[in-house]
Amino acid sequence: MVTEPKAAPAAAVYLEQVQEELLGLLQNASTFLSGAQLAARLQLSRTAVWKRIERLRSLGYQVEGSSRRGYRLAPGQELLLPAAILADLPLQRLAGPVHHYVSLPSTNDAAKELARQGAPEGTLVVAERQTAGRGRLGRVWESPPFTGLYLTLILRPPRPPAELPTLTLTAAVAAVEALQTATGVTTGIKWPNDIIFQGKKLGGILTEMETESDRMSFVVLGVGLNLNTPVFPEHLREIATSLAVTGRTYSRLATLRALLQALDHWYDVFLRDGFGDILARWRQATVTLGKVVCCRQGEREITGLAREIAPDGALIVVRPDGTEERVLSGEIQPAG
Ligand code: BT5
Repeated sequence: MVTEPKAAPAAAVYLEQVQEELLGLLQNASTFLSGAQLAARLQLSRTAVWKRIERLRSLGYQVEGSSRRGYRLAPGQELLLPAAILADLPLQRLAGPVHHYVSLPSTNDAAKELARQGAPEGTLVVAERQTAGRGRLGRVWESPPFTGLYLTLILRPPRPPAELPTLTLTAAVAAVEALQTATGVTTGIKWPNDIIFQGKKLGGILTEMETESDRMSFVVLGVGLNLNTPVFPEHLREIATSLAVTGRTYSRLATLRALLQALDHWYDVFLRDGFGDILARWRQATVTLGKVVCCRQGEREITGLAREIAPDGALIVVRPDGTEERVLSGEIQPAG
């Protein structure tokens, strides 16, 4: 297993090795660990331990302290420590390295930077929060700390750029599958890049690429999932949701691991057999087909029945007069 947390784009905050070890010790302890125990395990003075704990607290980690008993992680504080992310996962193509950050502007931007520097396929960038998380067309992706998953994988598919939309659909298939496996919750896919729960947006996918003559040089595949986000800013309340509405708390680590496994599997199918084989699974999971939708493509608006997905990922919309339109990208709303 390879972990690699030290590449530092602008405004990135990451854990020092010793902070990571300290959190690991607290995570694995079933009870409080005294300052003396931590000091001995980390070969630090007790003052140095205390300073590290203060620093972790200032980063948002909830470490409880009691002068009598020592330190422990607050119940419910779940960590995404790099060492645990890939541990024992049977991954074929997307097997790290992992770059873990406490805070980043955007995991897609950091991954792009790494990809330009030659980072291999399978490189994962994951952040506990984003300060400039992005959706498509420069839109904002709200990324509050420690509640959701914000990650980007670097892919290097030896494929023409025109296949990028089908890669986004493939990632959506992986995301609903992972949510089902890790949380037991069934979600749906809204074409092209939304993960939907109870009619609202639970997650989104942002695939971006750089090309080299007629093939993709690299793709950064970004996924944002609201797992335990308790509330959203006012302007998102009508459209955004998280699994917190079920009244339970879900493991971000388990969901991330399930997502990596699902992406590894479906990306392999994509490379070996193409999108055709994935389409059947996509159809089962979508909430878009069979609905009357209104698509906006720049200035144009197309209203009709969302009938099918073409092999290249385009949505086929049938107007009331029977004419068909292929929509390759854009935004769809229920019509009416
Ligand atoms: C998306 O864009 O849905 C793609 C979101 C991808 C986010 C991930 S997080 C990791 C990686 N790093 C990044 O910087 N981005 C990726 P789009 O279809 O354009 O939807 C954006 C719209 O969703 C916004 O304009 C809001 O209306 C809404 N939105 C913003 N934050 C949201 C949230 N946390 N949950 C649900 N909806 C949200």
